[in-house]
Formats: sequence, structure tokens, C-alpha cells
Amino acid sequence: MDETTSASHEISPKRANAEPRTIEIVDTTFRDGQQSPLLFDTEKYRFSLEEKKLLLEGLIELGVTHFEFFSPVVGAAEEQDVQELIAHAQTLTHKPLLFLAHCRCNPTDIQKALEVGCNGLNLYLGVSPLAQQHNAQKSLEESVQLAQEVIGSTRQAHPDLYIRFSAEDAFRTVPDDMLRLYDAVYPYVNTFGMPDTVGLAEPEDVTATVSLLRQRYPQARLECHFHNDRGLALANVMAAVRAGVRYVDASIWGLAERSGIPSVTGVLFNLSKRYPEIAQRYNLSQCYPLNVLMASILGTLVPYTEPVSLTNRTHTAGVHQKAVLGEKKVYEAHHLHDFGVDKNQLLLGPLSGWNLIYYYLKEVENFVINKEQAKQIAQEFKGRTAEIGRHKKPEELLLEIATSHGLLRHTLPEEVPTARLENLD
Ligand code: HCA
Repeated sequence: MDETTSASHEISPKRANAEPRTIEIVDTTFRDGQQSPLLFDTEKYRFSLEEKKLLLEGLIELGVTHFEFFSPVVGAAEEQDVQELIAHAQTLTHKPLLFLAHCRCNPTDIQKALEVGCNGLNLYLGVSPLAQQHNAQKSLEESVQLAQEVIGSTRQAHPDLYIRFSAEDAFRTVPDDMLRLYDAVYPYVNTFGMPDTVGLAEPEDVTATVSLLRQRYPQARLECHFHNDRGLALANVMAAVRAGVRYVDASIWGLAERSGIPSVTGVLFNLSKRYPEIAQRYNLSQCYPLNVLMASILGTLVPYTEPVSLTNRTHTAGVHQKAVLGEKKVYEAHHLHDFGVDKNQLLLGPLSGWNLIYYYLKEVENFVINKEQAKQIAQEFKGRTAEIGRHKKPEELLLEIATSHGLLRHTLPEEVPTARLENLD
């Protein structure tokens, strides 16, 4: 490795490991996000430009500044959208923004990306045994030569351009092969990635890889991109950041190829527990609105696995509902309010006990009712829960029973019931 060739790019010698700790989201909703099978399941296939603009606005409101796009060579529509989105983003904030084109190590791809206005490149090339045989179909030495030539000449032509380079499928790549490749391009890059392309890494593997890269490439920043095939992507992000990674790839809802990557809001929610300074950089109250925006675009609910969701503040079991009515902290451990989830829900259903039934009939339906009556009604309700289903909601059954018990309602001004519902929070 020739240290003297270190180009005049953003990272000055010995800076990356010494610079103060900053953790940044690299949003890839417009790239890996559009590779999600959910876009096919919802028959959307791709986001329209208008939808992308809304999502971009939501991300910028949240404080995201790094956006990854497809290389323009994937198609005319994407090429046009990238240009429009870059122009639109600049009307939304004065913060410096990074528009990253996800490109192969191919001079034409790179050229096109720069022509449409991208000011950064997320370059990748795989040298795992599988990639050498079936994907890039190049030997290690051929790949090393290609990467060195392409990245070296790009750096020479664009001394200030942000360049990230990743060995695709890093966790199935022979470590010495990855280092051979990274050594060759180290003088030219700002950042190295470590994509877990097929989601097989465990947090301990991540810690080891980050430590290896930090030690060998002290001038480079590090980025992580973890797929969720084993459901470990978020845990791997936590390990990576603890070990010193700066950039975390994420997308809204974690949309990405197959079972996706970590969600932007899940990452911010989790990282902010350990690194509270994240709240200064990101406007965390915009997390839930962003998840809801995606729900409205896809026409489905925010996924129940999403930490920043109303589902995470919804209680169904009688024991939980009773406790939450008294002290919500018993079953709500996280300050989701800070992330924009500003209410909770107790769902009346087959598992509800007399406490919620009493609360519901008294506070929501305004019945004149005492606790003894509520217990009797609850007993009958529990005996008839088999009736609940698509054609009879739990509320309907309960009202039927309450009315048959001859309960009468208070007469109250119309706005009071909804106001009382809010008191739950
Ligand atoms: C993919 C490629 C990628 C790229 C990640 C990166 C991966 O499979 O679509 O460029 O860092 O997971 O390897 O998403």
C-alpha cells in the first residue's frame, strides 16, 4: 500500500479514528428500499416521484442528510427521479447533503451518476468465492486491478468527491481477500463498508470485522449495511456502532432486498439509548410520522415489528390493560412519546377483563355503572367471546350485553368522550 498516493480527499491522515464520535444514518429507501418484495406484494413496484418527494421531505424533517440512490444506469425513470430529488432536497434544507449513487466499479456508471448531480459514490465489488465464480466472474487479482484502476482514476479526476467502497458479501469473503482488495483502494476512499449481503453475521463477527478494519485503515471511516435474513440486523448495527462504525445504512421500515435491513427509526430509537447526542442531530419526534407516511403510501399498517409504532403501545391482555390503566410504565418501558408516538391503545377483546370493561363502559360509552355491575357484565362477555369476529366487533357484543343489563347513559356534551380517551396517555 502506497501511503504517499493518499489523495487530497476529505479524510486527512490519521483523522478518521481520532475525529469526534458522530453517528449518521445513510438512508437507502430509494435504492435498497425499492428492492423490497413488499413493493411487489402491494403492487406498487416502485415509488412514484411524488411519493419519493414526500418520503424525502419526511427524512429531511427527521434530520437525515445522506441518501443513497440507484445508479442512473438502472433505468430512465430512476435517472430522472434522482435529478428531481436532488433539486427538491436542496429547497428543503440548508444543511449539506450527500447524494450517493450506488454504483458498480464501472467508469460509465460512475460518469452517469456524477452527471445527474450525485456528490458521492457508494461503490461495490464482490470477491467472495461465490462472487468470483458466479457473480463478478473475476479472479481476486482481476478484481483488485479493476477496483484500483477505477477508484484511483475517479479520485484523481475528483479530489473532493466522497467515495465509499464495499466488498459485497463481506462476511462470506475470505478476510485476507477483502484486505487485499481494501489495501489496493485505501489511498482513494473516504469510507469502507462491510455489507452482510445475505444476513449471516452475528454481533461478535461484526465486532471482529470492525476492529480489524479500524486497525488496518485508521484514516478511513466505516459504514455498515446489514441484511435481516436471521433477524439480527439491528443487533449487528448496535455491535458495529459500539465498535466504531460511523455510517449506518437503513431505510424506512427497513425495506430492502428479501427480509430487509434495519429501519431508520428502529436504528435511531435504539442508538439514542446508548448515544443520547443523537437527539441533537436528529429530530426524533418525526420518527413515527415517517413510519405512518410509508404506511399511507403502501396502504398497509406500520409493521408490528417496528419499534416506533402504535402497536408497541397497544395492550390486549386483561392483566396488562388493568396495569396500564393504573400505571402505564408497568408495560411500557420506552419513551416512544419522544419518537412521535403520542398515545397508547387498550384494545377491547376476548382477553379483556372487568377493569377495561368498566373503564370502557363508564368513560367511553358514558354508562352509569358501578364496579359490581362491570364484573357481572364482564363475566357474561367472557362467556360469549366466541361470537366476536369479522361480523361482530367486541364493542358491539359489549354494548349488547350492557343494554340488556338495563344500563343507562349519562348525557354529556359531544366532545367529552374523545377528550377522555386522550387521558389514557
Ligand atoms: C445488494 C447489494 C448490497 C450493497 C451494499 C453496499 C448488499 O445486494 O443489493 O453497497 O454496501 O447488501 O451487498 O445491498
